[in-house]
Amino acid sequence: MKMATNPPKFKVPLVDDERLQNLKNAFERHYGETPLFYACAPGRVNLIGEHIDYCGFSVLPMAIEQNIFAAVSVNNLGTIQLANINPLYNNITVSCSEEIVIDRTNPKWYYYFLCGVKGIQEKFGITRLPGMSCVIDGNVPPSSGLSSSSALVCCAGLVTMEANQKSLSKLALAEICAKCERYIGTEGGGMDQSISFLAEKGTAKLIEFEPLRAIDVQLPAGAVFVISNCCLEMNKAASSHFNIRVVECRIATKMLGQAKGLNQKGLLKLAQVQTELKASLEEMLLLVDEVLHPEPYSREEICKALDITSQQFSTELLSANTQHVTHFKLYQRAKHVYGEASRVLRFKDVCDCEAEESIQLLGDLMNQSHASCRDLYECSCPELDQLVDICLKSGAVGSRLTGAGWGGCAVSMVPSDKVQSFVQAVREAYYLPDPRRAAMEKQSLFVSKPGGGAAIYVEN
Ligand code: ADP
Ligand code: NG1
Repeated sequence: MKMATNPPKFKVPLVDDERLQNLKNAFERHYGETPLFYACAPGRVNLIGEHIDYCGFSVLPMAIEQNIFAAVSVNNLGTIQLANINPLYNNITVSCSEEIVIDRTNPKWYYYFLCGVKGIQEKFGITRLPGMSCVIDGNVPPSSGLSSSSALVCCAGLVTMEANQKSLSKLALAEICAKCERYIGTEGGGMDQSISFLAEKGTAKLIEFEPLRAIDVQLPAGAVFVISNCCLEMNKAASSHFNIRVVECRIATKMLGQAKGLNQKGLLKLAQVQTELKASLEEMLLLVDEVLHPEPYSREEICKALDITSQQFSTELLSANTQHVTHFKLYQRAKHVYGEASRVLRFKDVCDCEAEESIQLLGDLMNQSHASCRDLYECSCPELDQLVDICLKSGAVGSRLTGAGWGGCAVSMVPSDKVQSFVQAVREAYYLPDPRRAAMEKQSLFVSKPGGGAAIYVEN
């Protein structure tokens, strides 16, 4: 086995923790043996920079405390056995002698795990995987914009690397997991997998792509970030909302490129247009005004402008689950992306300069981000808008949807001395009046501090 020159610091001593003990007990009950090792990968909250990672722009997330844990042993059965602490997720056994097939039309939980396995298998060209027995325990609220799916994929990638006695850097793992999660059908960027591996306790990160890089961002003292879930789930892989936005950005890229006479080959992301034109983000916003119109574009209009056939349009620009879409809002999506990319850079600058008015400036940027997600990107929903509104009225300086949207969570920045009254006011206004929300309140409304990245736990 070739060792990395700088072995990644994944391995940490096993801690005496109730959740791990429960996981160990469940593993022993299920498989009649002790786990060989444990792996975990965190979810994340994105502070600003929504729906721009897959356009090539930097984003600003931090890892959260909630994560996906796996207890693992290597078996001689020639199968990958997966069990889950949560009875909602069925046990499954997959043969190692057959090719791993991910069914995009039916995104069951274990396909996310198998995405991670497949990513590592392909990276090392492993023809026959060793058998593995795993029990999974996750506490990231699913389909709520906190990246439970990527935490599961990253955990599976890490488990497979360790079970195969391979070594990879965190950067390499992040890139592999970003790519292999797309087997599920969602054409996401790399934000979630990058922060899951590259996070460090106590700091948020500016994640840059191509090349992938994570830069520390010190959040202002004097404010905390509070996550609140609107209690509406949105499963990305089981719907086409997400990929429609990806496709609209891809088409907008082509249209802007065409208007400016750029070479269309390999031109797929809005950030590439900016790089090619050597323009500022403000200039890109003006270019969108100049080239694109606010009325939705039909397929015919796009094919004519790009001089492509309807067949090329379907195979080269659309994804499998967006073939039915007839109209595309290119102007609004491109406006959001370039505007949001600029807000991310301003957010980082404000954090870096530690000015007295930092908290207000950051709050303003978060509020602008939410308005843009709601009005231009149309990825909010009435419940999220209501929740954001309540958060602002309850003392938040800034509040916005986080993650993919169409449900899920909001993140609010709240002055530290107002946290208690803020939480109480949001409870009373959003959760308590509705019995379903009230029952979910404990895991739906919480303060979040920047957590650490994925890790492997071994016995001392
Ligand atoms: P998110 O925004 O949380 O990433 P997705 O809809 O993309 O939301 O993915 C959620 C899916 O991830 C769930 O439907 C389930 O298949 C899988 N998942 C999340 N948490 C767990 C868990 N604890 N155990 C098994 N599967 C999980
Ligand atoms: P969530 O909210 O975790 O489903 C998704 C994408 C991100 C990013 C955000 C929107 C995946 C795995 N994740 O995250 O890459 O595009 O939406 O900013 O597709």
